[in-house]
Amino acid sequence: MLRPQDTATRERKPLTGLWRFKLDPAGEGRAAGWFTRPLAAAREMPVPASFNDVVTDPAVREYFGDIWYQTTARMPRGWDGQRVVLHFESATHRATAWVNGAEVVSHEGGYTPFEAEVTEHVQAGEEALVTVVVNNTLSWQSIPPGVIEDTPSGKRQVYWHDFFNYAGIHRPVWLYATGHAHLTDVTVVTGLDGATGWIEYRTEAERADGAQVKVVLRDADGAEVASGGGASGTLTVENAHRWAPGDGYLYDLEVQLLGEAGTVLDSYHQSVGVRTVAVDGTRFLINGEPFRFTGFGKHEDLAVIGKGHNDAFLAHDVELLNWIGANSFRTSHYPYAEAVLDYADRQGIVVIDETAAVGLNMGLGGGIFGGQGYTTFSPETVNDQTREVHAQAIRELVARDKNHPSVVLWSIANEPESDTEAAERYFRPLFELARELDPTRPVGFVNVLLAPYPTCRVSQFGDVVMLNRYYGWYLHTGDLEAAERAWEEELKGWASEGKPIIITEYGADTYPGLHALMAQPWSEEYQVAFLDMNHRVFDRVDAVVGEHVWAFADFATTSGIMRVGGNKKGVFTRDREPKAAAHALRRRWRKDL
Ligand code: BDP
Repeated sequence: MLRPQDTATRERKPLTGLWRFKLDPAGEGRAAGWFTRPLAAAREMPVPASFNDVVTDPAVREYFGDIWYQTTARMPRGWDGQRVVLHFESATHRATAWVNGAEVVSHEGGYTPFEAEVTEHVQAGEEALVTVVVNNTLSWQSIPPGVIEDTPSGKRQVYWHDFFNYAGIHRPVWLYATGHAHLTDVTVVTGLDGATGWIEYRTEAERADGAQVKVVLRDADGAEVASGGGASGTLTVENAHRWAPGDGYLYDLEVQLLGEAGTVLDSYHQSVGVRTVAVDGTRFLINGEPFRFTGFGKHEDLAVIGKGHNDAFLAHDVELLNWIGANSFRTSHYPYAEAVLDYADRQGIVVIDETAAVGLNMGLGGGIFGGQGYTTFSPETVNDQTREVHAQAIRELVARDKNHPSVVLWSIANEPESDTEAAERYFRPLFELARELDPTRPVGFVNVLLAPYPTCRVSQFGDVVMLNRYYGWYLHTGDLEAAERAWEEELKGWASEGKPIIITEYGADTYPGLHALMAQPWSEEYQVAFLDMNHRVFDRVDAVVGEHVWAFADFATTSGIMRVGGNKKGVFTRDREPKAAAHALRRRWRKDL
């Protein structure tokens, strides 16, 4: 699937703004044909945004089930005779859409795009009724999973990930037009041979019998540096300007579909960063040079708009990453908006790209340890069907993000159960799948504290070891000396595996403004001392090639005795003000100061 674009042959129209919105607790809307007419008694709701924090009613905030969104869009007059597509960048966690009463598409998974051709249901110059039913219920067969429990006060959605289950239409929705003969996919893989770069490209097209493909590569100044022909091929670039951390240099690959007499039937622009990624022993190499990750696990999480994408916060967050000396982040715990990856490409920020497979561990729940009363892997819980949904999530992540130079590593799950035979059986084929889909990038998963060295049975499949560890917080709370000893011992065990180790989470909840001379947990001083202790340990273990603090900013969670107005492990507050730890990290990471 290609991202909507405005090009010489393509035109798009955003459907962002206020949509009609209505909850459907009785689940009656489908049978009653709510998609055939304007939604009755609807309120208005912004798109893109989560609906949860826009409202004032707790019952709406916590609602799970069918949620209807609807808008009316006028087709541009110039789209007569064109192929018209309705495209969603995401709808959380699943959706079905109708255009002028006709069902056009259904999609499972809250963080990847989907689309449908709607040509036969619309008319240029006329209005079309676009209706979507989004469903935010989590089950054993959704990624992430959850369960509905009966309680004395009614049904309750339970889930095992430590962030609020924001839902709605979080990213832009588009209508776009192309010619009938059109490109459907472009893949680029890049390599280096000394100073020479090469770009292997593959294209796919539909209704394009007899059409030819022509490609032109231009540098950042617009000068043509290479060209070629054919549905696939390889271009070489002498003295290539490499994409590198801190230097987001991009070439533009224009792919044209040509008809008889050279008419341009379709044109698509793919940005290309020429770079390589490899794992060599305990080193993580970008362009053949050892790379050390500094940065954070993040969230898409903001006041009022929840997980709605916002360009101002994207630009500001990247300013803060540069200010603090972070060269990378992980899309914990789901694929982020595509605009985020485009921006990371342009800014030279390195990304660990994660699926939404979080909470597949019944030993954990919302940051709290302790059994949840379920078995993780069983025919009734996380089962073969869940694994198929998980596999599809990996396919859609790779399909969406394969061309981003910023993405250097796939993370196929966060903190699943990983010390059992059932876990090994569940994950082996998923690693095989990820490798088959993308042989060019390393693959890993994030290991949890409950499967410490040497008990993990899944890390054997990874090219890198990714560890979330909370020595000094959940373990040895307040006793950094004991934490330091235990942490170093475990880490040295992992180092003996001979793979690069990235610490994907280490962090301490910190209430901004709380100070303690004796560095007590929750104080700003303790967060600094906690990070210092971790850094001493990392600096003694050569195999550690990355440190991602948990978390970039404070974020919303479900409520509970372990959370004070959400998770407070942010180095920045939710509104992006620095805690003392931000200055301490800046001193460690900004080598130029
Ligand atoms: C880890 C999770 C992360 C949590 C964090 C915490 O990966 O999502 O928010 O711990 O407890 O278990 O703060």
